[in-house]
Amino acid sequence: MKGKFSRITFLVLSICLVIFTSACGKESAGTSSEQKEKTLLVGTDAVTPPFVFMDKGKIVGFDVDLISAILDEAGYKSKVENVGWDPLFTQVESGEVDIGITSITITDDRKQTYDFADPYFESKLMILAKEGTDIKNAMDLKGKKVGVQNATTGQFALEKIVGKNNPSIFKYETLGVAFMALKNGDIEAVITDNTVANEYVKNNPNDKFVAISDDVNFDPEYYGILLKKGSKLSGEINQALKTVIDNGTYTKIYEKWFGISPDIEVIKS
Ligand code: LYS
Repeated sequence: MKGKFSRITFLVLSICLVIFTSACGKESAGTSSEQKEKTLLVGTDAVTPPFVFMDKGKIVGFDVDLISAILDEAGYKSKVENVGWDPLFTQVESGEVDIGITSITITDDRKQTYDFADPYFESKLMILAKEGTDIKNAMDLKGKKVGVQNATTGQFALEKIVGKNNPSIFKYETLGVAFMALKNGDIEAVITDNTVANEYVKNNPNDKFVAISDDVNFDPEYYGILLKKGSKLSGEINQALKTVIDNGTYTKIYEKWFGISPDIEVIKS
Protein backbone atom coordinates (compact mmCIF):
# COMPACT_ATOMS: atom_id res chain seq x y z
CA MET A 1 0.00 0.00 0.00
CA LYS A 2 2.80 2.38 1.03
CA GLY A 3 4.79 1.55 -2.12
CA LYS A 4 1.77 2.17 -4.35
CA PHE A 5 1.17 5.56 -2.64
CA SER A 6 4.80 6.61 -3.22
CA ARG A 7 4.59 5.60 -6.86
CA ILE A 8 1.44 7.70 -7.35
CA THR A 9 3.00 10.66 -5.51
CA PHE A 10 6.11 10.36 -7.68
CA LEU A 11 4.02 10.21 -10.84
CA VAL A 12 1.96 13.27 -9.86
CA LEU A 13 5.09 15.23 -8.95
CA SER A 14 6.76 14.28 -12.24
CA ILE A 15 3.72 15.47 -14.24
CA CYS A 16 3.71 18.74 -12.30
CA LEU A 17 7.39 19.23 -13.01
CA VAL A 18 6.89 18.65 -16.75
CA ILE A 19 3.99 21.14 -16.88
CA PHE A 20 5.96 23.72 -14.87
CA THR A 21 9.09 23.44 -17.00
CA SER A 22 7.21 23.70 -20.27
CA ALA A 23 5.31 26.75 -19.00
CA CYS A 24 8.60 28.43 -18.07
CA GLY A 25 10.06 27.58 -21.45
CA LYS A 26 7.12 29.16 -23.23
CA GLU A 27 7.39 32.41 -21.26
CA SER A 28 11.06 32.90 -21.86
CA ALA A 29 10.77 31.86 -25.50
CA GLY A 30 9.51 35.19 -26.81
CA THR A 31 8.85 38.69 -25.57
CA SER A 32 5.65 39.02 -27.59
CA SER A 33 3.74 36.41 -25.57
CA GLU A 34 4.99 37.99 -22.35
CA GLN A 35 3.91 41.42 -23.59
CA LYS A 36 0.39 40.20 -24.45
CA GLU A 37 0.01 39.30 -20.79
CA LYS A 38 1.04 42.73 -19.54
CA THR A 39 -1.74 45.12 -18.57
CA LEU A 40 -0.89 48.81 -18.67
CA LEU A 41 -2.72 51.15 -16.34
CA VAL A 42 -4.10 54.19 -18.16
CA GLY A 43 -5.01 57.17 -16.00
CA THR A 44 -7.53 59.76 -17.12
CA ASP A 45 -9.74 62.66 -16.08
CA ALA A 46 -13.22 61.72 -17.24
CA VAL A 47 -14.82 65.18 -17.30
CA THR A 48 -14.36 66.40 -20.86
CA PRO A 49 -16.76 64.98 -23.43
CA PRO A 50 -16.22 63.93 -26.17
CA PHE A 51 -12.63 63.00 -25.21
CA VAL A 52 -13.16 61.22 -21.89
CA PHE A 53 -16.30 61.14 -19.78
CA MET A 54 -18.54 58.88 -17.73
CA ASP A 55 -21.52 57.29 -19.44
CA LYS A 56 -23.70 54.92 -17.38
CA GLY A 57 -20.80 54.23 -15.04
CA LYS A 58 -18.33 53.55 -17.85
CA ILE A 59 -15.35 55.66 -18.91
CA VAL A 60 -15.87 56.38 -22.62
CA GLY A 61 -14.80 58.79 -25.34
CA PHE A 62 -12.44 59.41 -28.24
CA ASP A 63 -9.32 59.21 -26.04
CA VAL A 64 -10.45 55.91 -24.51
CA ASP A 65 -11.06 54.27 -27.89
CA LEU A 66 -7.82 55.65 -29.27
CA ILE A 67 -5.59 54.48 -26.41
CA SER A 68 -7.25 51.05 -26.45
CA ALA A 69 -6.57 50.74 -30.19
CA ILE A 70 -2.96 51.91 -29.75
CA LEU A 71 -2.20 49.55 -26.87
CA ASP A 72 -3.96 46.70 -28.60
CA GLU A 73 -1.78 47.34 -31.66
CA ALA A 74 1.34 47.46 -29.45
CA GLY A 75 0.37 44.12 -27.88
CA TYR A 76 -0.74 45.26 -24.44
CA LYS A 77 -3.90 44.83 -22.46
CA SER A 78 -5.11 48.03 -20.81
CA LYS A 79 -7.17 49.18 -17.86
CA VAL A 80 -8.48 52.75 -17.80
CA GLU A 81 -8.95 54.46 -14.45
CA ASN A 82 -10.52 57.85 -13.70
CA VAL A 83 -7.90 59.38 -11.40
CA GLY A 84 -8.66 63.10 -11.93
CA TRP A 85 -6.66 65.92 -13.58
CA ASP A 86 -4.11 66.99 -10.94
CA PRO A 87 -3.49 63.46 -9.54
CA LEU A 88 -2.96 62.18 -13.07
CA PHE A 89 0.26 64.16 -13.43
CA THR A 90 1.65 63.05 -10.07
CA GLN A 91 0.69 59.44 -10.70
CA VAL A 92 2.38 59.35 -14.11
CA GLU A 93 5.47 60.91 -12.55
CA SER A 94 5.56 58.35 -9.72
CA GLY A 95 4.79 55.44 -12.06
CA GLU A 96 1.51 54.56 -10.30
CA VAL A 97 -0.11 54.73 -13.72
CA ASP A 98 1.78 53.87 -16.90
CA ILE A 99 0.05 56.27 -19.27
CA GLY A 100 -2.04 59.44 -19.07
CA ILE A 101 -4.59 60.44 -21.69
CA THR A 102 -7.29 63.11 -21.41
CA SER A 103 -6.92 65.75 -24.13
CA ILE A 104 -3.57 66.79 -22.61
CA THR A 105 -1.84 69.56 -24.53
CA ILE A 106 1.87 69.08 -25.19
CA THR A 107 3.57 72.14 -23.68
CA ASP A 108 7.26 73.01 -23.24
CA ASP A 109 6.69 73.40 -19.54
CA ARG A 110 5.16 69.92 -19.14
CA LYS A 111 7.95 68.48 -21.31
CA GLN A 112 10.43 69.46 -18.57
CA THR A 113 8.90 66.85 -16.26
CA TYR A 114 7.20 64.37 -18.61
CA ASP A 115 7.58 62.70 -21.95
CA PHE A 116 4.84 62.87 -24.56
CA ALA A 117 4.18 60.48 -27.42
CA ASP A 118 3.64 62.06 -30.85
CA PRO A 119 0.67 64.48 -31.27
CA TYR A 120 -2.68 62.86 -31.97
CA PHE A 121 -5.10 65.83 -32.10
CA GLU A 122 -5.07 69.53 -32.95
CA SER A 123 -6.95 71.88 -30.66
CA LYS A 124 -7.39 75.56 -29.85
CA LEU A 125 -8.79 77.37 -26.84
CA MET A 126 -12.24 78.97 -26.96
CA ILE A 127 -14.25 81.23 -24.69
CA LEU A 128 -17.64 80.11 -23.43
CA ALA A 129 -20.00 82.85 -22.29
CA LYS A 130 -23.73 83.44 -22.03
CA GLU A 131 -25.71 84.52 -25.08
CA GLY A 132 -25.75 88.31 -25.40
CA THR A 133 -22.28 88.69 -23.86
CA ASP A 134 -20.14 91.68 -24.86
CA ILE A 135 -17.02 89.44 -24.99
CA LYS A 136 -15.72 89.29 -28.57
CA ASN A 137 -12.17 88.09 -28.01
CA ALA A 138 -9.73 87.12 -25.25
CA MET A 139 -8.72 90.74 -24.60
CA ASP A 140 -12.29 91.47 -23.53
CA LEU A 141 -11.77 89.08 -20.58
CA LYS A 142 -9.74 91.74 -18.76
CA GLY A 143 -11.65 92.86 -15.69
CA LYS A 144 -14.11 89.98 -15.90
CA LYS A 145 -14.45 86.93 -13.66
CA VAL A 146 -13.26 84.00 -15.78
CA GLY A 147 -13.29 80.30 -14.91
CA VAL A 148 -10.78 77.64 -15.98
CA GLN A 149 -10.01 74.06 -15.06
CA ASN A 150 -7.04 74.26 -12.69
CA ALA A 151 -3.59 73.98 -14.31
CA THR A 152 -4.87 73.71 -17.87
CA THR A 153 -3.79 75.63 -20.95
CA GLY A 154 -6.94 77.74 -20.50
CA GLN A 155 -5.52 79.00 -17.20
CA PHE A 156 -2.08 79.63 -18.69
CA ALA A 157 -3.53 81.62 -21.61
CA LEU A 158 -5.69 83.69 -19.28
CA GLU A 159 -2.70 84.42 -17.03
CA LYS A 160 -0.86 85.83 -20.04
CA ILE A 161 -3.71 88.27 -20.60
CA VAL A 162 -4.65 89.32 -17.05
CA GLY A 163 -1.50 88.36 -15.13
CA LYS A 164 -0.71 85.47 -12.80
CA ASN A 165 -2.53 85.34 -9.45
CA ASN A 166 -5.12 87.80 -10.69
CA PRO A 167 -8.18 87.36 -8.42
CA SER A 168 -10.43 87.48 -11.50
CA ILE A 169 -9.20 83.98 -12.41
CA PHE A 170 -11.44 81.29 -10.94
CA LYS A 171 -9.76 77.89 -10.91
CA TYR A 172 -11.97 74.82 -10.69
CA GLU A 173 -10.96 71.22 -10.14
CA THR A 174 -13.27 69.99 -12.88
CA LEU A 175 -14.67 71.67 -15.95
CA GLY A 176 -18.24 70.72 -15.04
CA VAL A 177 -18.07 72.93 -11.94
CA ALA A 178 -16.77 75.83 -14.07
CA PHE A 179 -19.70 75.41 -16.49
CA MET A 180 -22.09 75.35 -13.52
CA ALA A 181 -20.56 78.59 -12.18
CA LEU A 182 -21.06 80.23 -15.57
CA LYS A 183 -24.65 79.02 -15.66
CA ASN A 184 -25.28 80.45 -12.17
CA GLY A 185 -23.72 83.78 -13.08
CA ASP A 186 -20.83 83.46 -10.57
CA ILE A 187 -18.42 84.02 -13.46
CA GLU A 188 -18.82 85.61 -16.89
CA ALA A 189 -16.79 83.26 -19.06
CA VAL A 190 -14.91 79.94 -19.17
CA ILE A 191 -11.84 79.24 -21.27
CA THR A 192 -11.54 75.68 -22.49
CA ASP A 193 -10.60 73.57 -25.53
CA ASN A 194 -12.66 74.25 -28.69
CA THR A 195 -13.98 70.70 -29.21
CA VAL A 196 -15.11 70.52 -25.58
CA ALA A 197 -16.71 73.99 -25.75
CA ASN A 198 -18.58 73.23 -28.96
CA GLU A 199 -19.76 69.85 -27.63
CA TYR A 200 -21.11 71.53 -24.48
CA VAL A 201 -23.01 74.19 -26.46
CA LYS A 202 -24.48 71.50 -28.73
CA ASN A 203 -25.54 69.22 -25.86
CA ASN A 204 -26.87 71.91 -23.51
CA PRO A 205 -28.95 74.33 -25.60
CA ASN A 206 -30.99 75.37 -22.54
CA ASP A 207 -27.90 76.89 -20.89
CA LYS A 208 -27.73 79.41 -23.76
CA PHE A 209 -23.92 79.52 -23.92
CA VAL A 210 -21.99 80.77 -26.94
CA ALA A 211 -18.51 79.61 -27.95
CA ILE A 212 -16.19 82.44 -29.06
CA SER A 213 -12.95 81.82 -30.95
CA ASP A 214 -9.87 84.05 -31.02
CA ASP A 215 -7.21 83.18 -33.58
CA VAL A 216 -5.00 86.10 -32.52
CA ASN A 217 -4.58 85.27 -28.85
CA PHE A 218 -5.01 81.48 -28.92
CA ASP A 219 -2.40 79.35 -30.72
CA PRO A 220 -2.94 75.85 -32.07
CA GLU A 221 -2.30 73.17 -29.43
CA TYR A 222 -1.56 69.48 -29.88
CA TYR A 223 -2.70 66.67 -27.60
CA GLY A 224 -0.23 63.98 -26.63
CA ILE A 225 -0.16 60.80 -24.55
CA LEU A 226 1.54 61.56 -21.22
CA LEU A 227 4.40 59.32 -20.09
CA LYS A 228 6.90 59.23 -17.26
CA LYS A 229 10.19 60.91 -18.19
CA GLY A 230 12.41 58.32 -19.87
CA SER A 231 9.54 55.81 -20.31
CA LYS A 232 10.46 52.94 -22.60
CA LEU A 233 6.88 52.90 -23.90
CA SER A 234 7.17 55.97 -26.11
CA GLY A 235 8.77 54.16 -29.08
CA GLU A 236 6.16 51.40 -29.07
CA ILE A 237 3.29 53.86 -28.62
CA ASN A 238 4.49 56.12 -31.45
CA GLN A 239 4.84 53.12 -33.75
CA ALA A 240 1.36 51.86 -32.83
CA LEU A 241 -0.14 55.36 -33.19
CA LYS A 242 1.35 55.61 -36.67
CA THR A 243 -0.12 52.21 -37.57
CA VAL A 244 -3.63 53.05 -36.33
CA ILE A 245 -3.49 56.32 -38.29
CA ASP A 246 -2.23 54.61 -41.47
CA ASN A 247 -4.64 51.64 -41.32
CA GLY A 248 -7.77 53.78 -40.91
CA THR A 249 -8.56 52.89 -37.27
CA TYR A 250 -7.92 56.49 -36.15
CA THR A 251 -10.33 57.78 -38.82
CA LYS A 252 -13.03 55.31 -37.73
CA ILE A 253 -12.72 56.35 -34.06
CA TYR A 254 -12.66 60.05 -35.03
CA GLU A 255 -15.80 59.70 -37.16
CA LYS A 256 -17.56 57.82 -34.34
CA TRP A 257 -17.02 60.65 -31.85
CA PHE A 258 -16.97 63.79 -34.01
CA GLY A 259 -19.25 62.82 -36.88
CA ILE A 260 -16.76 64.13 -39.46
CA SER A 261 -13.55 62.86 -41.05
CA PRO A 262 -10.24 64.00 -39.57
CA ASP A 263 -7.60 66.05 -41.36
CA ILE A 264 -4.78 63.59 -40.70
CA GLU A 265 -2.15 65.94 -42.16
CA VAL A 266 -2.38 68.40 -39.22
CA ILE A 267 -1.14 65.81 -36.75
CA LYS A 268 1.40 64.32 -39.15
CA SER A 269 3.26 67.57 -39.78
N1 LYS B 1 -5.92 70.55 -23.21
C1 LYS B 1 -5.94 71.23 -21.97
C2 LYS B 1 -4.65 71.08 -21.23
O1 LYS B 1 -3.91 70.20 -21.50
C3 LYS B 1 -7.11 70.83 -21.09
C4 LYS B 1 -7.14 69.43 -20.62
C5 LYS B 1 -8.31 69.12 -19.74
C6 LYS B 1 -8.36 67.70 -19.33
N2 LYS B 1 -9.47 67.36 -18.49
O2 LYS B 1 -4.34 71.84 -20.37
